[in-house]
Formats: sequence, C-alpha cells, structure tokens
Amino acid sequence: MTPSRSIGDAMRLLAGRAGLSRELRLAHLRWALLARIVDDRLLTLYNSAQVPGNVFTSRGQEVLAAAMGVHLRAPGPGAIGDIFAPLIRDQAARLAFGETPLDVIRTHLGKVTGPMRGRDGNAHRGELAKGMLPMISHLGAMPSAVAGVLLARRLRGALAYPDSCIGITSIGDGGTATGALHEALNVIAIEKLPFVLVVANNQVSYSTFNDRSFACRDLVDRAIGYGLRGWSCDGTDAVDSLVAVGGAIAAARRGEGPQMVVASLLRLAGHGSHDDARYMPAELKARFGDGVELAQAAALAEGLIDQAGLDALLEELRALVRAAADTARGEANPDPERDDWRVLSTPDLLAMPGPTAEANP
Ligand SMILES: Cc1ncc(C[n+]2csc(CCOP(=O)(O)OP(=O)(O)O)c2C)c(N)n1
Ligand SMILES: [Mg+2]
Repeated sequence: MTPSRSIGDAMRLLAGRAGLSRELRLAHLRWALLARIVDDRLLTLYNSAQVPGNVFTSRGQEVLAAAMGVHLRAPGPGAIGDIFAPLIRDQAARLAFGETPLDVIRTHLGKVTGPMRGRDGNAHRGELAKGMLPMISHLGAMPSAVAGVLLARRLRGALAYPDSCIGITSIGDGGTATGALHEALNVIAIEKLPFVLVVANNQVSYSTFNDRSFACRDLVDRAIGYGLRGWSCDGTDAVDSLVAVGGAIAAARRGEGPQMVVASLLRLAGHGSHDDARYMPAELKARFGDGVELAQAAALAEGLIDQAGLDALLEELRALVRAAADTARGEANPDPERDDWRVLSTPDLLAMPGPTAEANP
C-alpha cells in the first residue's frame, strides 16, 4: 500500500532513492531475509514443543526493521555506538545491529548460554554492553529508557553533532495509546534528544483494529503536536523504508532533534504463535504485500542480484540458522543449584560497597 504523499514527500523519496548504494540495498535484503529464516526456525522449534512459552514473529515487518538496523552503529572499540531498544517485531534490526541467530535461539530455548542466561524468554532479551536494551513487555516503557541513556550521554559530553550517536526504539499502533509514551515523547522533544521513534502501524493491536486504537487521521499527525519531525513510509517497500528511516536517523545524528517515522504495513501472522489470526479481514490482507517477497522481486528486477546469487544467499542464511539451532539445542539449561541468581548485573556491581551490596548480601 502506498500512503498518500505530498509533493515534498515524493521529491524526498526520489532524492533518497538516488542516495541508496547497492551495498546498502543488499545488506538490507540480507537482514530482512535472515529475520524471516530465523522466525521460521523458531516456529519449527515451537511446533515441536522445544520452546517454553511463545514465539512472536516479525512476519510482514522485516523490511521496515532491516531499514532501522542498516542505519545504526553498534558500539565497538573506541566507539560508543547507538542505543537501541527493540520491540517484539524488530528481529531484522536486532540482527543488523549485531545480535546473532545463536543468541536468538538460545533465548527462546531458555539456555543458560543465552544473553538472558535462561532466565527470560522470546523477545525479552538484550545486551547492554552491545548497545541493546533488553525489552520488557510493558508497552510504551522503552522510549523513556532510551531517553535516559541519551540524557546521561549528554551529561558526559558524548552527544557530538553533526555526527552523534542516536537512540532508537519502535512502538506498534496499539502501543501509541499508552500514557508512558506520551510522557516520554514530551520530555524527548523538550530536551531535543537525538532520538528516533519508529511506529510500525501494522493495522492491528492483538485483535483490535486501528479504528478502535486512535481517532486521528494518521498517526504521523501526532508528531507536530509533540514537537517531533514526522516521516511517513510504506513499511512493505524497501526503498521507501530505507529513505524514511535513514533520513530520520541522519537528521537525529546531525542534531536536528527527535524524529518519528510512521510506517504502514500488515502483521502477516497472529500476534504470537498461539494466535491463528482468523479475525484478520480479507480486505486488509488484499491491501498489503509481503515486504520480504517484494524486496526480493525488486532486487532481481533492479539487477542488484541475480537469481543464482539470491539462491546462494538464501542457502547461506539457512545453513547459518540451522547450525545455530543445532548448537543451542545441545546446550545446558540453567541449574538452580548452581545459579548465582543474577540476570544482568555483574559480580563487580554486587561487590560494590553501599546499599547495593547490603541489599544483595
Ligand atoms: C501497557 C501494556 N498494555 C497491554 C499489554 C498487553 N499487550 C501485549 S502486546 C499487545 C498488542 C500490541 O499491539 P501493537 O502495539 O499494535 O503492536 P503489535 O503487536 O501489533 O506489533 C498488548 C495489548 C502490554 N504488554 N503493555
Ligand atoms: Mg499493531
């Protein structure tokens, strides 16, 4: 579906398309495909009763999430990197930002080797040292956490325009109705933080459709009310997503203040693996394409890759995910007798004098 466009939007898209390199397009395709393959493997594991709990896939949202991931900078030696707080359907962005399929599968299988050490499951994972805040379920909570990191970085002099690190998170159409998001966006706008919010309007919040979630014409209209810059894109279209999300991130890096991207797309599966989404109307299904299929077709049609290259890439990615699943399945579950009962805190933190040590003898 193509959202309605102003002449300014159309010109921005034309100019932005010209600025997208072949390397960026191919990297974007790779992360979108890998996310789909990881999700498919998680569903196979779930269907064979190997996943405690549920699987929440990003089916239909890979292209948008990959557009976030390819524009982010992970921390590295001497580089502070961006701060990223992914939500449930951001698998492609996580992978592009440095999360491995092995860590995704370890977390879903509850393995002690995973980033949450078998103490939290499915999407509730992250690694602070790698710039990724672990997701919590409470919708609307993560923008405040990202804002807190950015404010702390500002106090340390670590926001250096016109090429600053940025903070980014996403929210669904349903999540935009939370009070927590309102409070966070207000502070973020007042403080002019280098922050990007990606709103993935996948038309549905569990089984509640847009007409029961908000009454404004378009969620992007809210941006101006907060004092953010708003961008719209078709979240099933690779170029449109890359231009809008890339443009918003670049503007935040330059110091132009917080940005909000609203993407239209469709959740192509149930809310989670427990939901068959029988309530999804045919009219909606007919309006939206599958971004991953569209991205492959576009890459072939534009000569970015040929069929043999695409087949080889798919085989490479499938082998990577298969190997990750084989490794994770053989690993240990947490052992309550041996566990030190810390999830994210470090032994050094607990050894510090003061209230922390007293509270955790
Ligand atoms: C504050 C809050 N209220 C309710 C829930 C329960 N809940 C989890 S996911 C979900 C639907 C979210 O819909 P949306 O924000 O559109 O994201 P989507 O699942 O479509 O990606 C709800 C209601 C929650 N996690 N947090
Ligand atoms: Mg939704």
